[in-house]
Amino acid sequence: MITLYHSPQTRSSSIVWLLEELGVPYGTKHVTFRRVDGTGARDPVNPHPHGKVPALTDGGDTLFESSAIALYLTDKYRATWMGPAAGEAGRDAYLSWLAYRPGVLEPALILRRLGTPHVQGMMGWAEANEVEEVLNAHLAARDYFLGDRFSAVDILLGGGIHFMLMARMMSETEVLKAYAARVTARPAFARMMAA
Ligand SMILES: N[C@@H](CCC(=O)N[C@@H](CS)C(=O)NCC(=O)O)C(=O)O
Repeated sequence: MITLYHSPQTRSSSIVWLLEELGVPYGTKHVTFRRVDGTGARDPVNPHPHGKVPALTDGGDTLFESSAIALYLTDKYRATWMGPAAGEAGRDAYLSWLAYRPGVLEPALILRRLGTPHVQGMMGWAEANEVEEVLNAHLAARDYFLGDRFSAVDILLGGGIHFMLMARMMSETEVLKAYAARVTARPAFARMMAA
């Protein structure tokens, strides 16, 4: 049985959305965590080594980090296609964009919001304006990150773009606005929001 360690309106909501898309049975355990305003505390039941959400257990397997959880779930539960398997065309783009959200998108945009200057050559991610240029150019040419097929990348990166547009952490463009509207129109997104 899959158990998601979750708190609503956090990054673990992406995993709820993914589990809804996959249509696999799962349970959620609501946990507390340390919030940005200084409230909240680590929850001792959460297996995440830093007490963050999401974390996920599945039988004897324990996972943390959204991208790793998404890759694990989409590799293991394949009745609904949510990403290319190893050896399938598009796996290269799938892995790269899955890693892009925590490795590039988030640090670039969060540090810009905090006013931290980008140090080219030292920081392992690109400068925020350049990230926006890459995302706009990529999505101007296709409906979804992998082309014409919705995948888990559109949950992790698409959900992130949707959130960052709402939080005004990204410049709104017609391309990004249309893309965010496309991915959040999915019934599984509505089920995640309702939950
Ligand atoms: N890189 C992690 C980030 C997880 C994360 O930072 N989650 C936030 C909630 S949105 C959290 O648990 N914060 C609590 C803390 O920083 O201790 C992932 O993508 O899963």
